[in-house]
Amino acid sequence: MEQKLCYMAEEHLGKTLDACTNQEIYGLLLQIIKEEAKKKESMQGKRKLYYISAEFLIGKLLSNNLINLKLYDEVKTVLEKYGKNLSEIEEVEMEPSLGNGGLGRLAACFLDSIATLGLNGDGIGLNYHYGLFQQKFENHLQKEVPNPWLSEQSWLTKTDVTYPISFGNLTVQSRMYDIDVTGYENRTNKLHLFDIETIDESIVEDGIHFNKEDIEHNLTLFLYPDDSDEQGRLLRIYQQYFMVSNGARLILDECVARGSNLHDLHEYAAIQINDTHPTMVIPELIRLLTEKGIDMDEAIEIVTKTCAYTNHTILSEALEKWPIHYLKKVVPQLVPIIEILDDKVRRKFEDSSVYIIDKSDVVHMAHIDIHYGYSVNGVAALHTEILKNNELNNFYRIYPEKFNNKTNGITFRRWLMHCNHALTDFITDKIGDGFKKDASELEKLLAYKEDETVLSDLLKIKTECKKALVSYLKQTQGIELWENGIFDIQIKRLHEYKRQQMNALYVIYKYLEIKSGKIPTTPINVIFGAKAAPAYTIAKDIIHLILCLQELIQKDPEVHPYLNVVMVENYNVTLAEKLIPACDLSEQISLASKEASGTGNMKFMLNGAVTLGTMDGANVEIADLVGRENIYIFGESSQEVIDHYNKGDYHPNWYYENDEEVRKLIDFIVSEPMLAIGQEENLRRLHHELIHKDWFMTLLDLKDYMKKKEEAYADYENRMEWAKKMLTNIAKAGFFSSDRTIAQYNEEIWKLS
Ligand code: 26Q
Repeated sequence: MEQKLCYMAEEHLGKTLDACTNQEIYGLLLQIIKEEAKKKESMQGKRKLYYISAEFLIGKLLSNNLINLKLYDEVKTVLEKYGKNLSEIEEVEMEPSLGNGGLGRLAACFLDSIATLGLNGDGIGLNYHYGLFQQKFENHLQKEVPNPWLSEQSWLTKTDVTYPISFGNLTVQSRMYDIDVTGYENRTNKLHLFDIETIDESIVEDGIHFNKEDIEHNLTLFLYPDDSDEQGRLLRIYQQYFMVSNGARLILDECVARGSNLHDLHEYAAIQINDTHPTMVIPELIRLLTEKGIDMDEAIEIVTKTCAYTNHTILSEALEKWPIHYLKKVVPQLVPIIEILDDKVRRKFEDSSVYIIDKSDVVHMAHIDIHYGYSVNGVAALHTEILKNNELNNFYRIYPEKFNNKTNGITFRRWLMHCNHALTDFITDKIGDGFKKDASELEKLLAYKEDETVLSDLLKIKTECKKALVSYLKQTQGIELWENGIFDIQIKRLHEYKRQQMNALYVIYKYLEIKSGKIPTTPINVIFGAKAAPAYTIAKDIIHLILCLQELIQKDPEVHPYLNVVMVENYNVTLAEKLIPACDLSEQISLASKEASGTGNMKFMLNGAVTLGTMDGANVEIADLVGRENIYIFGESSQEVIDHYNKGDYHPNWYYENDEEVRKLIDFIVSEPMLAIGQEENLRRLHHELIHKDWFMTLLDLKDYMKKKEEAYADYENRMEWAKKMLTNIAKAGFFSSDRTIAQYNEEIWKLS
């Protein structure tokens, strides 16, 4: 490696290695990685998986690839010899933020595991020029600015695959770009990202505004444009069709090249549809097959045997439904096919709730997937049960055999080996490195549960991670944290159902308590990170509340030594990698039944944080694995919450009127000191919302939440007991390796050969 790097520096840059800039070294490493990855490409296998997704939140790739190619230590040592620091070189890379949150990050973890297990499977998506907006804070408010990631030196490789893609009113020529997906000591797969060459970045006006009707120039310009207006929604359909039409053509071409006669397509391909965003791949494949001379009924049957659907949400507002006139405008060629699919459903079933086109001429995308796919899966045990028994019960009664659960997972390469070297080395030292390939081996750590030396070493590692985070945030964002304090962290998209507002109310409680003279034994850092959808008013008001509290507390010398509240700016994968290893208490406080799974909860657990959470999503499975003494569970159950919705018996103003303490916390939002810092309009709107609407029932669980959190903070003081909880969480995290999840997808859904 030393020779190679020195030779390349000389050859490409005419310099010695020590004279290269970090940017230049990054460029050299990129090239070496691409060469090494190429050597591991493999065409084996008849049946291949295509994971099609509108989002792949891959994060930075340099270290991840070095780890997977087993080059990390060697490269690090060589660079050190020449006075270079690999972590500084990592900083040069721009993060590709090609996803919103959990669903996009899951797709990225899955690609890693598919390659690591040596499975034949590629990803298909879009090459957005700007990822999810970059978040800035101005006047305690979120501002959105474009978030570029493409530079001359990039992981993309231009291919010669191109297709003409036709919409109702125009035809564009696509181009496929590839990113190598390296498996851990295994094969290389591909992430295929489609783009057009006529994208014009100069059409972006102030912030992230642009002309949404200029499809030739904007088609792949942004990840999910704002869909609060009709033009935004139409552009979303243009993007989706562009993705699936390219994907469908690529799949058919590849399968034919591998020997398929198309009648046997399902023997050559399994297509996993990641939520409803790629649903149009079903009618598009049917259209392409009939164009090739296969009759409609057979085409429908072939596609149904090939496609499988994953549901990631039970929030009805997130389930995609498109008015048919949108589809007539953007993709008129699919409309007759969707009508045939709907007609077949109507002939078979009387229940209008399972129709594809409803009485208002709106197309329910998930219904296409369920009728015309062979598998429907939820992403955690509880979520799948809720789909079967509530949300999708009418479908479950028709197709019980299609429904199955695949509890989410995370790749341990990124979320342990890359982001927490100290903990990885510690674990390796105790139980060997078998856990890197078989995560269930982490259970061997339980043998050390009573070993005080091991436990105190574990605490030392946590402290080191805290120090690293403190200095990183100080340097990059000017944020001050108490490194000897508790790190209580909630990082995820901002949404009312995730209840960041409940955590903020706790902060108010703690602030008032300290004001009244009750000082916490250990200083507390409450850390938030979250982006709000640009048009989601209340979510932005919650950010405003947190930023105002941050300032209020920082400027209060009575409180600030003991309580510190910060919201990091522009929370993304890179920041998650720094925050998660430093965490003591992981906030997973969604309203029960609303968080399909969560995956942050798994990342925190793996890094030795203890969960404070509701019985929601995968928290339920975490609780089962670690036992109640190693997790803090509070709040009403999913069934109780579902009953409240059905009965309509939750009234937040009851709590406000009848509980003085709750009233005091809520009224603090619009108190004098808060109004002196923040915007009256935003604070009053949020105050009103919490008392009169509170659709996600913050006040229902607030008191129980505060009680549990106090209990957790108190337990933290007994360091040895706390370290035992940490160790148990790490030891039991093996189940949440995405290698396990992917092995199950393969055994039960894909059956790749
Ligand atoms: C839908 C219609 C119009 C515009 C946007 C959307 C849209 C965009 C993104 C709907 C949903 C998403 C993303 C959903 C998501 O990230 N879901 C999360 O998926 C994770 C992986 O399965 C789970 O762990 C989380 O619980 C779930 O919230």
